[in-house]
Amino acid sequence: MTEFATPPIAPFAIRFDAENATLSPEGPTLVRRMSDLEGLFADHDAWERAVADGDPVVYSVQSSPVPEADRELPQSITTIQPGTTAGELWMTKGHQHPNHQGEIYLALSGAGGLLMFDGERAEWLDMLPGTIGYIPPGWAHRSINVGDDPYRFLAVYPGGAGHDYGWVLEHGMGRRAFAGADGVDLRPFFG
Ligand code: S6P
Ligand code: ZN
Repeated sequence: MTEFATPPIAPFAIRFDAENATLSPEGPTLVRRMSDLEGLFADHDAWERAVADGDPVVYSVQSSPVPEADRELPQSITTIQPGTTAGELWMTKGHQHPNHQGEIYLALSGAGGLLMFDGERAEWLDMLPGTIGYIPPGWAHRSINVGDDPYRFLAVYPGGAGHDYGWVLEHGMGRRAFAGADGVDLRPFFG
């Protein structure tokens, strides 16, 4: 048997309820309201008004009980509500994995986009149910709801990957996603 410094958890089954997009047994659930997203939307005044006007839930992340620890492989389901702030589509904060580990997303329901940025190049993947989006090592990632219904996806990632949110605040994400007349309107991040 392999010896580990920190013993991994024991094998167990996780039930995925496709209709309700839940994992059980449940781990922690994180809820991000508009007030948690300071500095992310291009229009700061519009963001402030949205916070004052009910501070809506923008997204939530339900995790399974697999810990975020080295060598473990946690999963989570993110649900992003539909909406825009001064035309900018509602989105996750976005982060970089500090030690540049990869990750996969599986789109479950609704319509989304996966924006990735490596500091120079920006890439956009349309995420419709059944699409697996691959996030290679070193690409910061942000998810965006581009439709009228909640957008849900499953993430599977290395437990030791970590989440660097400061990287995105400093470097941006290469593009911003706005609601356009014919779908998503991707614009330069700065300016
Ligand atoms: C974790 C994975 C997702 C996100 C979630 C919320 O590596 O990428 O579970 O954490 O979609 O996004 P964010 O940017 O607020 O962590
Ligand atoms: Zn990630």
